[in-house]
Order: sequence, then structure tokens, then C-alpha cells
Amino acid sequence: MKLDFNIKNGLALLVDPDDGNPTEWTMLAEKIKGSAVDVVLVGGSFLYHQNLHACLVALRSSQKPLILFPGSNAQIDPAADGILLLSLISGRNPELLIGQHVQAAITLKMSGLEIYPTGYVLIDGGKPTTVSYISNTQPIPNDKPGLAASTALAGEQLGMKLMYLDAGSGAKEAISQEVIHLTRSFIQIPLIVGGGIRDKAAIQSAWSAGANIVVIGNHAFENAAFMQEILAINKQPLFN
Ligand code: 1GP
Repeated sequence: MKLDFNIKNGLALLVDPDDGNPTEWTMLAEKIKGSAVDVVLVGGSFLYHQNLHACLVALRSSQKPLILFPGSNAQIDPAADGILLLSLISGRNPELLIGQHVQAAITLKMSGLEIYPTGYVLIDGGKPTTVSYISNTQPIPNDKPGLAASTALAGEQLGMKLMYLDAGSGAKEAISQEVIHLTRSFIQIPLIVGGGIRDKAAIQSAWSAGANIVVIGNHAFENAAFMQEILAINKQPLFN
């Protein structure tokens, strides 16, 4: 299942394989089927259980594209449809710019996964997140839209096919409209935005600033009412 990320008002649900079990993921897949969710991202910056494969197998019945969002080259599994091949371009850690990719290249080629080369830009979301700790990088300050947008532009010029602005899982503050808007005006490629999004207003705000796809993780799993809202969200009146 190949995914066109260049959609309007797209929604991605991020599933962390460290949370849940096959029964729960199967129930989740049933809920996602036919819902407003366009794509399911699976992965995490640090996984301490070996649940990735079981999670993907259980989520398959959702009939949505399953795309790996890997924290490391250990998170490659052909049971997915594709992988965001992330290069952490806001950081200066060579392992996450090219090192892990070299390690994974042959495995990825053999996997048959659809590869989506993705510029990954961390923006400060008001508190340290697992991803900033694990990646050993500094996020870009949220009040420096020019720096974020220039970083994304450099990624596009280097040939990346998608751009992901992330405040990190559980961020206190979602990425500002200014950052999203300026980045959108600098680049042509599809823009994914996530981190700390906790209500419909924040989703709409990211869409109207130019995000193609908004990623919802933590809060949907902490708050059943929000999960229901996302699954049933009516995107039509929100079109720009
Ligand atoms: C994190 O963008 C994702 O990488 C989602 O973040 O869990 O805060 O929704 P949340």
C-alpha cells in the first residue's frame, strides 16, 4: 500500500509498540478501519520491548497504510508498508544524519518496504523529550521560524521527499503556526507536523498553517474521548 503524503488535512495516528498488546492493537485496528485516519505510523525513539512485529501484524486489519517511524535501524520490519527514512537534519549527530542509514541500507533494500526519505526537524516543545535525549541533539527554538524553515529548505534541496516538524512526543507546546507557515512557504514537498497536539483546534491550526499531515500520538491513547473525536473528525469544513 503506497501512500501519497501530498494530501490536504491528513491525519496520522502514531502507535508506540511499547504500549499495548496484540488484543488491544487488534481492537484499535477495528476502530481505525473506515475512520478519518489516513495513515498509521508505528515506532518510537526508544523501544524497550520487542513488540514491533506483533504490533504491525495486529494493525494490518485496519486497512490503512502502516508506515514505520523508526528511532533506530533496529526498527525495520517488512510487515509494514513503508518507512520514513529519517535524517535528523536539525541536529549535528552524524549517526542520525547518515551513520544508521549506512548500517540499514542492505536490510532496507531486501525488505521491499517503500522508502520515504524524510527530513526530520526537532522543534523545542517546552520540555526535554525522549527524542532529544536519545538523539543527543538540540531542538530548534520554537521562536526561530527562519531557522526551522531554512533547515527544511536545505533538506528539500538535498533531495528529501517529505519534511517532518516534530516537537517530540508529549511536548508541552505544539509547533507554532509561524514555524509551520514559514516552513510551508519555503518548501514544496509534503509537510508532516506532530508533537503535543491535544485538541481539534490544534489540528486545525496546523492544517491551516500548511501541514499536509498532522500526527497524533500520546493524547489519543490517554484520552478516549479525544481518540473518538479524531476517528470521527469531519475534515470537509476544515478545508482551506
Ligand atoms: C511524536 O509527533 C509525534 O514524534 C506525536 O507526538 O505523542 O505528543 O502526539 P505526541
